[in-house]
Amino acid sequence: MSSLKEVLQKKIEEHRPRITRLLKEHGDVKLGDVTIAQAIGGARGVRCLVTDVSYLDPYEGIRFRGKTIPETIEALPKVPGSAYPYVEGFFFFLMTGEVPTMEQTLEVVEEFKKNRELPLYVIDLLRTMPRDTHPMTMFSAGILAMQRDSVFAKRYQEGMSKMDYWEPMFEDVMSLLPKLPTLAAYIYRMKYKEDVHIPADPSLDMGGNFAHMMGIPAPYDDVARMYFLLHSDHESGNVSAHTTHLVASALSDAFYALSAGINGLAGPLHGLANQEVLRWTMGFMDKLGGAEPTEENVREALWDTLNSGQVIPGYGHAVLRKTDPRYTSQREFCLNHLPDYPLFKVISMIYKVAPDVLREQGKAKNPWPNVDAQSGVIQWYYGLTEWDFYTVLFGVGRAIGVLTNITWDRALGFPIERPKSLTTAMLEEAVEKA
Ligand code: CMX
Repeated sequence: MSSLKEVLQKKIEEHRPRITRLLKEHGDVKLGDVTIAQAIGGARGVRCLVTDVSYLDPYEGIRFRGKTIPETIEALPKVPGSAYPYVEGFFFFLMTGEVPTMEQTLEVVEEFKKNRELPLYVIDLLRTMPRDTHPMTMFSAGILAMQRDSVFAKRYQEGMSKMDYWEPMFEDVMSLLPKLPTLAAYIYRMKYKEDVHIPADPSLDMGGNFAHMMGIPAPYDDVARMYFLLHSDHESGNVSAHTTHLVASALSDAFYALSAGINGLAGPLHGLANQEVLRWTMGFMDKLGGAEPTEENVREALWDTLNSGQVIPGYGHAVLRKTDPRYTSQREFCLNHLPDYPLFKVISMIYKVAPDVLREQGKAKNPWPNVDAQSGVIQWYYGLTEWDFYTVLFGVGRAIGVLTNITWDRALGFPIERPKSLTTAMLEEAVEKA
């Protein structure tokens, strides 16, 4: 058994009695009430999901397994010559809550390498799709197509005890996750690089090999490692994580569940916002017609967007109430690598102006930037200017978190998800009785 699986099994065995005890002895303890505003308003703030993989504090931002972003980067084994950790070691950490040794990390690196290659039928499928299909549609379809290889689905058909569900789920995750950078790079090169592909380099880790297959030189390998880590997990209530969890709760396998989660990520209020930020910014620059942007014309353009009933992409959040630390982390990367890049200066100018504009408008509960406001400029700087591909990068990263979560969902025996709905008349009746 691999070191990762062994540690995971131990953690699962330690964790199971905690859930059993909570359910059996304290199942009636209240975590909160649900208001009409929450029932109508997208269940905002309703505490009804459980995960230990990450926790999102409105003011502090995300913690992965109890660690902030800088603490996580600091703690994990680094790729030689790189400031960023192995994605594989990060995956070990998310899955088990334990910081892996270099040896344990390299074991995952080797295991992932074995599972990188895409089945030929996925390539055939992608090639039958019209080339102008959105890359997120291709990404989701590629994942879904691989469902035929699900070990979980096969073992379920053969008959399997509930206690064993996590094992084939974990096996599917170990098979699916390493294929995602390959799938993403294939879509990218097929759509935007004259269909000329670059074979994997067997000497490289997941982040390094992704940069290699994309055809973008260093330090893009570090960009990839940073992106995948930052976008991995944001607790369980966001659309992509919740969808993946919900679909998997019906005992749909990892392929069905992730493909569904990726479809949610493709919405402009969620992951697609990173492409929207670039689209908005480039539209703004085009209108300037080569003139130097000023704070005043940024402000005007933001108001134009709001006055036309549209959202300012990359700003606001359902949970966060301050600048997203994932934004800050990428901003620091920009300050180190591209401080004088004109596009970065525009993005920084928007950061200076947009919160006041949103506050003045008075609608958004959080006027601060989220992860998507700062991610596109880095891609653009390294030559990845096809912004409709940006959400695929988010998707590869997000898979690390959500696939970890559904492995744990099966390990802890979480049931099929099924909240209760009420009619409008029932809400009105509740008001009368209140
Ligand atoms: N621009 C304009 N209006 C905004 C806004 C923004 N950036 N953020 C929120 N608002 C508006 C909402 O549309 C809502 O308007 P209505 O009352 O007319 O419906 C009002 O402010 C209150 O919304 P909220 O409670 O502050 O925010 P929600 O929890 O409903 O929505 C989010 C959160 C992220 C969807 C929203 O802030 C938004 O649309 N942001 C822009 C899109 C974006 O950047 N999404 C990416 C989020 C991160 C990610 O998942 O990748």
